[in-house]
Amino acid sequence: MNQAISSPSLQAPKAIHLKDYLPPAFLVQQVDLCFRLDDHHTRVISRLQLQRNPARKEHDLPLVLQGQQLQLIELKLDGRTLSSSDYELTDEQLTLTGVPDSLVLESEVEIDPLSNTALEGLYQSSGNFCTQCEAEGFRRITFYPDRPDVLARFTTRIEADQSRFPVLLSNGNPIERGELPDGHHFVTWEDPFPKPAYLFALVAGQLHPVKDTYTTLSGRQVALEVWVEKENLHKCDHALRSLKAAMQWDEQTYGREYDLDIYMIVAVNDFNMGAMENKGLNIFNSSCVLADHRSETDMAFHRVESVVAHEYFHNWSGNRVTCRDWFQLSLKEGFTVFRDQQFSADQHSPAVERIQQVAMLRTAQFAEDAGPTAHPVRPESYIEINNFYTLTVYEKGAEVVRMLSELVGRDTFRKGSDLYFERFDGQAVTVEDFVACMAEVSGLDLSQFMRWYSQAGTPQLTAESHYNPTARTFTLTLRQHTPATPGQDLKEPLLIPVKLGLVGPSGQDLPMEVNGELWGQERVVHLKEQEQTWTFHNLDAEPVPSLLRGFSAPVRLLLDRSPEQLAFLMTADSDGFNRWDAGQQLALLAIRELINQQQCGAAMMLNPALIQAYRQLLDAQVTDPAILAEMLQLPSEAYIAEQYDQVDVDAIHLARDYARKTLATALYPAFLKLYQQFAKNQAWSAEAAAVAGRRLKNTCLGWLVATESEEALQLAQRQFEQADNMTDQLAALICLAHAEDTTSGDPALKAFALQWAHDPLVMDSWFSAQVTRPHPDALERVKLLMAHPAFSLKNPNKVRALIGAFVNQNRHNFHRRDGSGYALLADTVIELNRINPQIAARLVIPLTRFRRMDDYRKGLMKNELERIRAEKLSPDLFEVIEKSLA
Ligand code: 0A1
Ligand code: ZN
Repeated sequence: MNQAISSPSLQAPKAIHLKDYLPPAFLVQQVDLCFRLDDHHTRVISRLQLQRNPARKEHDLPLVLQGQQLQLIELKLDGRTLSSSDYELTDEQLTLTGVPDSLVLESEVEIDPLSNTALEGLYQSSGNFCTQCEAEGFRRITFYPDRPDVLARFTTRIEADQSRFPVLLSNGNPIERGELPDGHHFVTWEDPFPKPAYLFALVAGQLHPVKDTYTTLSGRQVALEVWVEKENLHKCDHALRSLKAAMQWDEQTYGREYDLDIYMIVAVNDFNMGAMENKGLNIFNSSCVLADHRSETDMAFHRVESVVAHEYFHNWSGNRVTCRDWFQLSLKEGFTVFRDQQFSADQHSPAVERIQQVAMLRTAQFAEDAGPTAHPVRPESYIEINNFYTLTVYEKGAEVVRMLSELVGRDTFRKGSDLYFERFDGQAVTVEDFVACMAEVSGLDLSQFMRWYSQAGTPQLTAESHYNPTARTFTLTLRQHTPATPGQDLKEPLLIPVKLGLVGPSGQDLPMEVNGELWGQERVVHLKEQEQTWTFHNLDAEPVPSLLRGFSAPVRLLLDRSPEQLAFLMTADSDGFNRWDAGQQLALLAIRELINQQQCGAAMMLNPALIQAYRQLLDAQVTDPAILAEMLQLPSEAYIAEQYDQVDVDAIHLARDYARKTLATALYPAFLKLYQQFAKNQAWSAEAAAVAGRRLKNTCLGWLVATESEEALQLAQRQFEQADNMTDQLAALICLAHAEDTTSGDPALKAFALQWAHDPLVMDSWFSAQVTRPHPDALERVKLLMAHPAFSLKNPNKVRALIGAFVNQNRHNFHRRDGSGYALLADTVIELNRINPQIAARLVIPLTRFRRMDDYRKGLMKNELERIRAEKLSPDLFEVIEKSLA
């Protein structure tokens, strides 16, 4: 018929507002899809059984279906072929007016998967077909009411060339398969559970399964299958083990069982995010499913475990109970991240897990909250929903659920989640529905708590205390203030749960007594007002307060503490997280002093309190190597930068580097001893103790090499050559590649590339190792490596490993005063805008954070943003650039 493939809309796109939400005019009972797969000319034939939504029956509303980049071949209403005068078709949607209350709409469209570099909808990755439909990718497959509150039953018939595409997968269970003429074949899948279109999935290609089974609590057998390319078959065991652990954990912890007879995971090399929870057919970025100890690090193993669990947990929190609209994204993501964090804490060390989560939150999410794209956990408007898969929606969203669970208590939280899953099974709901369940089971009034969902920005929590020796009282005043964020000038006080204890001079938690009430040794106080004071009685000596234990709320804690108090808490606090944090704050204090010294032109002198505290850590008997490894991490440059309104990137880099070298030199023998202690028992093992040992050993190696001593470089070289696992090999490689003297680094990089050229995931680490080099040649290396045959702008993992690693993890080189880092990023983003808008809009973020930079750099950064703005931008990039220049 008449339609040419249209390009995406390039005019100023419109914002969508939560307040404008209306239920859909039509519901879909049944969808029957047939795909005739072809590289450039795939045909999608769809049959929709539609019915007016009783909730909106009063109006004679038109039927509106979304569709993008679809070539319409044929359209039939109740069996009658329509002509172009019967409907209205734009680049974005198909509208039919005057249709009956109940109808069957059949369409045939043609799409071009091989030209799809945006990786949304149906596309190809390494010659295989796959899909990504969240959030709005299904409209690139066929005309459909593409919104999460339309749930339908799907059948999917896939037809393809049998030799090129022997494996044909979709959601649910296979119900029919057979041969077709010309070497083609077909498989039909049926998904019994009604689902929104964003959970649809299709995979076709040359893939191989690793199979297992799981017996559910009620005794049902579930087939588990991980589908990968042949060369990756040896990398699937860990994902399968993680999946079974997650299935069991969800039964025990949330009473949730799996509901289909088959659970499939497919690994693909080209994927915009980590993974996707499509019903019964998860599609994963290969980096989040493949793991073998020779080629993947312990950190990668951990990521695989947590992403596999995350996607599995979505089967209830997201799929069985889904989101009414995309503003509610955190309903499924915040809750599911919280669930995967609980799972990880139960599998490993809860304190270490918490430390790592908070370290990330306090740098990356706090920076988002303070930047031009700050938004609430539940945003009120968006131009491109893909821009809202953020740390705020995911990680801060998880913190909000964590606070709820702390407020109502673990058991009551479980009752609330049972109620939520039971009441809303098969429905598309809102954040209010979730919180209402928690309020109902706990009897708490959570209305003030809802502000956590609507207010953007990181609250500041200021604490002041005073000890009165005569009255033997200790008063603690907590004050809250949330700074203005774009579009939200006024903030109301939040309900902030602050877990606290008072540590006495001997290092013991003191019993707390407030207004004659005995509180025990730990308590969660509820800060509801702007300011509140608590007076503790019967204290013989001044205690040191331990506040925000376990990071009980996602806030910035402002509290003046002396190096002595911090050093004391580092060993005395009964809360593992706060012991670690005391160390971080002590290091921060010392590094800030160094920054001040530089800024006043004075020579740098590291506070001996930090050296002393480190010495104490190193001299003590190692009881928990995993925690010790965390205690021995200096705060990152990104976290240090977070403490300043005006960021001096060079001073931060020099100060941190000076602190690192000074500590390393002063404590060299202790680091060496510890390194040697944990470098014994070489053979690799997956045991937690072995993982912790490697982390501690490699942390020590990093410290040793910071001195650039010949001996340390030789240790790294030896470890690099002898390692039987990627954790040790890569750690040594990074040490060598980041050393000032490149005589051992460059040959090691060459040897590594030779050894691993066949493995794209390992080559990603090789790219990152080079471009995170602290030396001034890092930017030149990025440019050189962009021409490397293993690099491609079309592959998101490569973009993240090379350009992403440089702009996010090599701050002082990205911010070079000659502006070449900014220009490089802008050039790349302009090119990516045409290839993959989602990735372009994510990658550009560091350039939008110019407000805290000095005027000179601010000017350079804005110029680059203006240069990007002059292009024809995708809605994704348009939204980010406009918000940052507003
Ligand atoms: N829901 C997935 C993440 C995801 C989101 C969007 C995507 O494409 C735009 C892909 C995946 C999760 O939370 O794991
Ligand atoms: Zn998720």
